[in-house]
Amino acid sequence: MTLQKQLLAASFISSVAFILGCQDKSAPEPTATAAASSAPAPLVADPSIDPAKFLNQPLVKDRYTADPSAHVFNGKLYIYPSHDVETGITTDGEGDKFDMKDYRVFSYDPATQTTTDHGEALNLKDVPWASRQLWAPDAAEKDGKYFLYFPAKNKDGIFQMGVATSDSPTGPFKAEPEPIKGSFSIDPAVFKDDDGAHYMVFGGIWGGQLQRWASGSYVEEDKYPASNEPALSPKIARLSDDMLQFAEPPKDLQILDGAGVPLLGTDSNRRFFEAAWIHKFNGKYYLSYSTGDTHYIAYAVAENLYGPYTHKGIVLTPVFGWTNHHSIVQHEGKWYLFYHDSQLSGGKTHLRNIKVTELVHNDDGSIQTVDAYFE
Ligand code: FUB
Repeated sequence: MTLQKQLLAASFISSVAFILGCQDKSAPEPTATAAASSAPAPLVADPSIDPAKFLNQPLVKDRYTADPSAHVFNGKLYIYPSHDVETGITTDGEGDKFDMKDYRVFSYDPATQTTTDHGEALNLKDVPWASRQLWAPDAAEKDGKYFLYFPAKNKDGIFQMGVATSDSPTGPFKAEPEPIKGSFSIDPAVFKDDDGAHYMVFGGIWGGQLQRWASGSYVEEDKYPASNEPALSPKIARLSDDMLQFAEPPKDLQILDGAGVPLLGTDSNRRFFEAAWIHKFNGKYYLSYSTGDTHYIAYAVAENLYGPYTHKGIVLTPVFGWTNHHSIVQHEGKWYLFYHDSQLSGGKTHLRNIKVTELVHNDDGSIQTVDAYFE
C-alpha cells in the first residue's frame, strides 16, 4: 500500500471509530460549523481512546481548543478559549509547550448543541508588547463594546495581562499597545457584579509565575510558602470605568477551610493553583479554581466578593490530560460547566478540546460534582 493510501485508510478508520464512539447515550452528537470557508479538515482522533469513557464529546473537532471562558452576551452563549497548537516543545518547566499564537471565538447553542467558529479574533503578531504564549483568555462587555483579556509573556519572558477591544463579541479585537499596568501572572477571568462593576480575578503558580510576585514585585526565583504557611492566593482587582486598566492594586482572595483556617501551600488537594473563576448564585460568590497538580476543579463560597472564601468541595474531578480549566455560566435558566480534556489528542497535555455539561446547584447551595471521565 502506498503511503498516501495508508494515511487515507488510517484517517478513515479513526474517523469511523470516532463517529461511532461519539454516540452519547442521552443527547444528540454535538456539531460544529465553521464561519470561515478555510476551515481545516477534522482532526484525526486518537483511535486508541474510547469515546464512551467520556461524559461529553468535544465541541470543536477541527482544531485544538482549551481553557473555555463562556459568557452570555445579548442572550447568546460565546466561548473564548485558548487555541492549542503542536509546538514540538517537549520541556515542561515553564509551560513552554503551550505556545499558542492566536485566539478564535466560538458561539454555542445548547438547544441544538451546535458550536460555531467565528474565526480568528486576535493574533500574537498584532500585540505589540507580547512575545509568546497566548494562554487562557476571557471577555467582557460594557456599553456595547467588547473586551478580550489575555495573558502573554512580555519581551522579558514575564507573564502580564493584555486587553483588546472590538464592537463585536466575536472580534476581531484590537490590542492596546501596552499590557495592563500592574498586571502579572495568568488566567484572567472577568466577573460583572449586580451593580455593573467589573472585576478581574487571576493568577497561576508554576509556569504561571505567581510565585515570583510574593514580595509585590517580580523576582526571577520561585518563592513558594513554607509547609506551615498559607497557600498563594488568586488575585482580584476592580477594572477601571473604561475597562482598560486596574482601578486598584490587586488583592488576595483568601481561601479558608471549614474551621476558618487558611488553606496551606502543602494542601495540594484543595489549594489554589490556576484557572480562577467567579459566579454568583443565590446572592453568594462562588470562587472555583484548578488545584493543578492534583487536577481538581474545587470551589469555595463567600458572602463578599473580596472574601474570605470557604472551601466547599469539588466541581469537576480530574479529566483526561494534565490540566483542568473551566468556566461556569447561566443561560436561559440553566447552569453550564465549560471545561476541557485531551480526548482527541490521546492525552497530550498541550493539545486539548473544549466540552460542556450541565451544572447543578443543590437547594443548600452546594454544587453537584461532575465526573466527566470514566477511567
Ligand atoms: O492553556 C495554558 C494554561 O494551561 C492555562 O493558562 C492554564 O490554566 C492551563 O489550562
